[in-house]
Amino acid sequence: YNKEQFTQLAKPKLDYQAVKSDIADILEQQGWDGYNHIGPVLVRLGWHASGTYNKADKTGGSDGATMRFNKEQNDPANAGLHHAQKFLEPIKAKHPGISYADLWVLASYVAIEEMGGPKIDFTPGRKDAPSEASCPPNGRLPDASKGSSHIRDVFYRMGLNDREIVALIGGGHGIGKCHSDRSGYEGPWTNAPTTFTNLYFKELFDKTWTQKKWNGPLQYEDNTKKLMMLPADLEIRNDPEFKRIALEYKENKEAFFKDFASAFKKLTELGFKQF
Ligand code: CCH
Repeated sequence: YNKEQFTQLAKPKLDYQAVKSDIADILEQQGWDGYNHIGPVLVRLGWHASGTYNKADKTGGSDGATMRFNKEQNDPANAGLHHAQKFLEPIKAKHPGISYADLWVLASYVAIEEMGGPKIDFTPGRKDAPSEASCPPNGRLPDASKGSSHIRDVFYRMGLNDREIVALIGGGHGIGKCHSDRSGYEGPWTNAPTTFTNLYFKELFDKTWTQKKWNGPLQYEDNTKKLMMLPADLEIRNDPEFKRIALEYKENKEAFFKDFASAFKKLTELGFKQF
């Protein structure tokens, strides 16, 4: 055998289809977030595990699953994501051959697909880092109170471009909600937080967003006071280049789904080299 064949033989075969269907089975969780669905928080786990990547020195990223360790878990940006990790423990127990790093990314793909989003082909092979020493520095994830130059700094550092930024934020914030006990912000972006759609772009442009009067951090609300936008979200409407792309996604759901799928795959594979 050559090295590659030997590696293949030595690896216990993992039935990824079985893992996927077991993940799909746990997405509905009674009482979770008022809509009984953990899809959004699993997508956020996949994104935050990946979004620490730094193209310049190839540190961070989904390979390693370093958010298991306290240092990264305690980054304020990751508040609440221990819930997502815990929900996946029974899957890891049933399929011990999958790494946490692969499981988190696969779970985010399954969540997106099960919520009606695009199917993303999964490439396995991430490994779990042995210790906290592999954690990237805290503070690499975007700050919701900041503007377009900060957003670009963070995503360009990963190696992503403006189209990828708009597709990713629009997809990510088309599902789920903010939690005042996690980020300080409160509320969902759309009225369909467990369905993957291009509704985020429709809400962003078709609604009037006014400053919410409350004791929390600056955020915006629509006239029903039920929906919200972060300061960073409004940059997608206010920055001319982000706006041009966002308007395209508002009108063309197919283009949005296609671009989101490839941007999310790229994001979740940053720094991950298969061999
Ligand atoms: Fe996000 N996001 N995100 N986000 N995000 C929050 C929640 C979600 C920013 C800030 C926040 C992406 C980009 C950005 C999701 C997916 C993506 C929250 C509230 C803040 C704050 C957290 C809480 O309180 O629970 C900022 C800033 C940026 C970019 O500048 C990208 C990219 C994605 C994925 C593609 C998802 C999903 C949620 C909801 C989580 C949940 O628990 O419902």
